[in-house]
Amino acid sequence: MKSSKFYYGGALAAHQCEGAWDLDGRGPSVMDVITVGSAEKPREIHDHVHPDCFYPSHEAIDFYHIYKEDIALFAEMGFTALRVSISWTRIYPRGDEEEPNEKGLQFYDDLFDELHRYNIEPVVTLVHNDMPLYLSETYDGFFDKRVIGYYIRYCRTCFERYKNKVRYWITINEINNMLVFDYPLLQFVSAGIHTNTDKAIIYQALHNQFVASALAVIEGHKINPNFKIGCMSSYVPYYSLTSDPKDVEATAKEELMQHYCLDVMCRGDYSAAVYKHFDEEGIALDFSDEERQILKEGRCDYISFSYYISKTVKATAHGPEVTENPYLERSDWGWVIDPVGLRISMNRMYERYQLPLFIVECGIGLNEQLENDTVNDTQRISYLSAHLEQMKLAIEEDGVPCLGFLSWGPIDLVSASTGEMKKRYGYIYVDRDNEGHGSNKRYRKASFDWYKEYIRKEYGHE
Ligand code: BGP
Repeated sequence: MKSSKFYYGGALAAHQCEGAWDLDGRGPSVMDVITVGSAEKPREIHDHVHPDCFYPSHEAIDFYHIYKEDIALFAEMGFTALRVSISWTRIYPRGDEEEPNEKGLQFYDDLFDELHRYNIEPVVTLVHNDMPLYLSETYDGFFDKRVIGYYIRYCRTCFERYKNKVRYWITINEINNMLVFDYPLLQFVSAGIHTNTDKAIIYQALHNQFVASALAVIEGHKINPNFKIGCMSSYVPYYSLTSDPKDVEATAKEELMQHYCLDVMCRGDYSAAVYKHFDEEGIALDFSDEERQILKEGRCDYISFSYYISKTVKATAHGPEVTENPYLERSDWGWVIDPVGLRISMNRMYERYQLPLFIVECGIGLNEQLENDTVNDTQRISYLSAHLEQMKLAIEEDGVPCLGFLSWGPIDLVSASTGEMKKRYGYIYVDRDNEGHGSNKRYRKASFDWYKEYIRKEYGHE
């Protein structure tokens, strides 16, 4: 990708890196009442902050205070883009205030200025799993349509304030996480809903998020027609275990949910199969004609997505079942490693939507130790090399347009699923453990030099 228009960099989220959870007027978000867990022990949701409990988001890796040093390291690697998220509760601490918090706005002004100093393009997520706790408690989050209005007020404030500093926006992170019904934490962090057992509530809250996201696209374009406003989905390609048509059919059924959100955000309506599914399940969405119009008008400009794993499906007497893929290995945290799946994903998305793609998360979480002030993370280097190679094939051989590659967690940060620090993704090691002990000092890993060299060659700086 010799074009300077193709972005190379990394991606962060406020609650996983910033810390400073109660500084400068910031209010608590849903993430601030979630404990640390592990691969075996799920994170717990508390009803409020217990003074004697440890919550990883409260301090995270203290990016709030150390961001200038961290950005200097990203610039040293040659990043041309960095994905960050704005913490909604720094701007609107409760979520329903009339006026924003100036100190919060100023923080992001300074952050974006710092990025521009190095010609690093900010790619900004408006909500990355951290809606105000107050909106969750008072309204049951996005289940209540009034929260759409609060979200839009927040978006407008950001669009107006940063209209000359930010061009690439992402409305809501991994919006499709809501459809993972057996993992209540996801409904809480994605939409702030507590009453997550009822599918009708989940579908409704997700629908309200679609409307909110589409309105953000419409409002954003009014404020600056040059904005590029993307949706964000995690993408998992599904494979049939065998060529038995029953397995193939079962796989197609599983895939229906994969495109559920992208269909609405890219095409402006649910697919026929989803309407059928609603009928079968007895789901009656509160969905007005005005909202139908909004979804059509507020289609996104590009698709940003995270890619980590693929899934393999077989038919059983009880319906489709996800099963082991005999050809693929797993990471320390049991995530399937499948570089070719990235190429397949890019082709499937482009074929269906004909919109430019943006890879805004990809990476491997590893359990690593510092030795002689570095980490020899050869596994990360092989993982990323293989994924980058497949991405290039998708772009160059298959003709899929793609805006860039931003790897997840260029600096070690708090894991979203487990809250651990020891699930490390970075090119930069951070001296901090699962219980929040450590100096927070940063160290370059072997992958730091590898990525630096990779980017240098890509832009043709020999
Ligand atoms: C995505 C989230 C990120 C990030 C990543 C890795 O789902 O958008 O916030 O954390 O997954 O997941 P984890 O941190 O659980 O390893």
